[in-house]
Amino acid sequence: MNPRFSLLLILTAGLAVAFPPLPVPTVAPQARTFQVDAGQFAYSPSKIFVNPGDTVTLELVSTDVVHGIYIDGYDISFEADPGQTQTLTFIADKPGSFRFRCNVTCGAMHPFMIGKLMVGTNDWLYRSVGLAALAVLGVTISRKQEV
Ligand SMILES: [Cu+2]
Repeated sequence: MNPRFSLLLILTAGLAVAFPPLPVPTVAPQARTFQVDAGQFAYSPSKIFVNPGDTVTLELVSTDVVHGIYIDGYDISFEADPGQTQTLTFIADKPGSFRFRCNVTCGAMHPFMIGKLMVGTNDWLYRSVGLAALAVLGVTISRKQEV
């Protein structure tokens, strides 16, 4: 194959990966429950993935002192006393990535007690993986031309 042509092909493929809207899989909203353990000074899990429209229930369990969760963007918060599970249910109607953090001053590292709520399909991940694969392919082809 003409090397110029193959590079052009890769470039076109790159644009095709990066720009058009992906066929959004129609995921029916679900009810999801996550148990989030909070201890000084981290959440477990610290990343929560849901789909837009899901009804999300968080069960906050404090393993040492009083901790809470405040979710940026959703503007909701709740707290749990040690040993007492608190639940909060909300509908993940805003897509995007939102930080949640402890809303109770729980100690020295309290400001670093953060987690992430991801609402939506993670299509940027797939796009960047696709672009990286094409970049490797492009480099491989141009190296071959030099030989
Ligand atoms: Cu805390």
